[in-house]
Amino acid sequence: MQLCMQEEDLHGDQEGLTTFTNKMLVRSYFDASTFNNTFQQIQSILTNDLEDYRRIMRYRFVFLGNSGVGKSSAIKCMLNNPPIIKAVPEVGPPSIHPQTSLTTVDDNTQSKGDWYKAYVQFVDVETAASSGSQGSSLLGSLNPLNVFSSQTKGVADPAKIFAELVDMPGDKNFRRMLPPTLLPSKNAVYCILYDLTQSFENIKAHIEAELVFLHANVARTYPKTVGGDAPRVAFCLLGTKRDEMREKSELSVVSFLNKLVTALGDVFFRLRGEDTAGLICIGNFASSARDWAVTSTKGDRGPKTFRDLVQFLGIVASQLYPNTPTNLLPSSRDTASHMTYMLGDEVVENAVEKTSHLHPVQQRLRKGLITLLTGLGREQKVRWLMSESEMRKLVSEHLGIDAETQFGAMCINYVIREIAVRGIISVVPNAIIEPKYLPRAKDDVAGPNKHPRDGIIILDPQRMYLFYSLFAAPGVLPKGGSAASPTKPQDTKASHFDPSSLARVSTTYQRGVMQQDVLEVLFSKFTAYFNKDIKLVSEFLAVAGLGISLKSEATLICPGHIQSRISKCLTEYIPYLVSLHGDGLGRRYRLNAATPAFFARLQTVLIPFAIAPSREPNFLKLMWSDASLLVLDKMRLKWGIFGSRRVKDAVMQAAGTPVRGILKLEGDLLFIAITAKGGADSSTMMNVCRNIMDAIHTEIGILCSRFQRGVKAQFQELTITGYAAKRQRMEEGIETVLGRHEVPLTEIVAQRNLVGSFANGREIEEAIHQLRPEFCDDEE
Ligand SMILES: Nc1nc2c(ncn2[C@@H]2O[C@H](COP(=O)(O)OP(=O)(O)OP(=O)(O)O)[C@@H](O)[C@H]2O)c(=O)[nH]1
Ligand SMILES: [Mg+2]
Repeated sequence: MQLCMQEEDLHGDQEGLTTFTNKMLVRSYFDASTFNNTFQQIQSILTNDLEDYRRIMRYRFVFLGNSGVGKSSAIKCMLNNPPIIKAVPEVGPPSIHPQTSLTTVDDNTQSKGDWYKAYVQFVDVETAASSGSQGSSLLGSLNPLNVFSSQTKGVADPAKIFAELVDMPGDKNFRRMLPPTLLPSKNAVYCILYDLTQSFENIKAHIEAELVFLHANVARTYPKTVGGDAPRVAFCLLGTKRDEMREKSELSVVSFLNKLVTALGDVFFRLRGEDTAGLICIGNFASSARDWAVTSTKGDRGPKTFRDLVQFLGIVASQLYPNTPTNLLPSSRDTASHMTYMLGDEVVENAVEKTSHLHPVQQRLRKGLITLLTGLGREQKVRWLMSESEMRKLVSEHLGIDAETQFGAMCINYVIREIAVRGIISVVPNAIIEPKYLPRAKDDVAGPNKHPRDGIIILDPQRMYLFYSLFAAPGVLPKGGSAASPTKPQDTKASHFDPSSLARVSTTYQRGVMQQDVLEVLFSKFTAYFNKDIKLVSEFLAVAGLGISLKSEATLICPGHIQSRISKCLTEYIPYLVSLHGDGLGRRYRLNAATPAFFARLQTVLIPFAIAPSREPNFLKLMWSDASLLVLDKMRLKWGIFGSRRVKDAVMQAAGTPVRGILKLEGDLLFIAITAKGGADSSTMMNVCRNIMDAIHTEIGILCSRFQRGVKAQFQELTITGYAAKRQRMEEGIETVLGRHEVPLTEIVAQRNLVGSFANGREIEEAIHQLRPEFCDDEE
């Protein structure tokens, strides 16, 4: 602080503000006018610090909803005052990139208990000093810093609550790519928008999908043993375009809102389960961007304008997620606030806000947290990445804790996690802040718990959103090389790529395969951050869970990008061939919250068996967004650097018995069927399959517990037997299955010949490679 530097020779600076001011007061030769001047500086520094702190700990309102529901319009209404002649605010074309805007609302609900939310009140120093008993007590002198806005004297600034409005693109691909770690689970209110002019059933289905998405991505619970809690994930429902509804009277709108909530009860309670934590609904509104008006079921007591709504959300958020330093530390027994640590107990009237009873170490931690956060805020302005080890060092320095001790390691981890779940930073891979990796004390370094690599701390999650939206862009990029596209990115600042140059690059992008040249164009502006090292970018994408890296191949495989869906024909034909192939196992998993991202992630884990990291047309043909042909064969191990070790080990153990299968997602159901090649005795086939199935099962479990915490899976199993008998009727069988899908007879004959007697073990892939493309995909 500039102030302290100035006074250093007189008072020294190390003791902190309270001692410092105390010392000043006992010096008789101290010049009162200097003191008063200094005081104003103290005031302004504190105000700035407090504001910085609040800004960093801002609440986030994340807008979700299909393209065109009016997210961008609603945000415009929230940020501006209504125009004189009310009209729908002008918005650009569909948003491609997420955009954020910062706003503040006044917290006028504050009581003495929440005094830390109040602004430092600017009262003239002269008057305050003359009214008090001249310099007798520190408290008297500090009166100008009166923060009790509920007191009647003076005009107190109400507290400001900072809120960031995050406008998410409605694009489905973006959602599919977005890693759950990017979405905050604390300090966030998810606003689910829906179009009131649509049918009730559509609206219901849409909101359900959003709730599933939220639940799968955001619900993170940590056991109490590691100091965790189950965050409440707040969401509100906001119907748009009320002005275009057929029945738009207040009464019918309100009854519509109530009806909706009743209808959603089912899915809501299914997702929430037994927990009292998890999803909570904090509001249910209808709105019209044309009238700039909001309607709620609370009638006059609820928000009536968009500004009111922001105000309402801000206040609810601030009550739901307290932001005092204590809330970011493992033990939360005291309630002291930011200001107490900055000013000292003397100015605090409310006993629960005092800190002096705390152990000095605890006090130190809390004070350190404030400097850590404001420090992070400064870092965010100059760079957007730092290494995990640097972050850990930073925390340990600010908080004064020894990272080598168990408690220290736990504490550092806890703090980083709390900062991350509030969306202040994000971390990749997210495992680095998982309690599982605790403790990371010194004697553990060589042990198996040590994470194999240093993680990355992203200081600017906003830029990460951009990054992912770039990556997810194929759906909105011009197809067929036309440069003049109606879907130009609407904001040049956000536009980090140039669609026309991407269109010039030959690409298999749409099929989840990205070549180096495409990556270069796509990330031309981003590579600057990585010293133009494209390999590093791809490595980064791999760490971020987006695909597998470019090591031997010049391609990046990213299942999240795969667009085409498996055809109806193959959905029948592959399982049929698999059942001819040998005996084995089938499972049907029921997922409580199945998201496409979950499936893409499972495909990534199962590389190279589900998807071969290769650009050969034969392999490209077998890439679908909702299904995978599983080739659990030793020959796939040539891509041995990718995918799950566990599954690879199981395949290794199967030795010479090739295993084939299919993986398919249908709604909430995930089907897996695998069979070992017939010929061996039945128990060998079963053992091989069970082994591999167990490995896949473990991977599904890990995905549920780590990647998408809200997802739970239950399965039913059945055995697949009698392949020999089925083979005898194979000729007719193939004809029946393929004939149903209008595959011509010549092709059916060719298929029969290819499959033959399953002698070489690769018949299934080869048969499907040979099938004409129109029978393989159903384009979306
Ligand atoms: N009449 C009426 N039109 C609205 C309202 N809200 C939005 N619109 C119109 O709906 C269209 C889509 O609105 P946007 O705000 O761009 O939708 P969005 O949700 O941001 O869409 P994406 O960016 O594609 O995700 C625009 O033409 C808006 O003018 C409303 O309350 N009433
Ligand atoms: Mg938009």
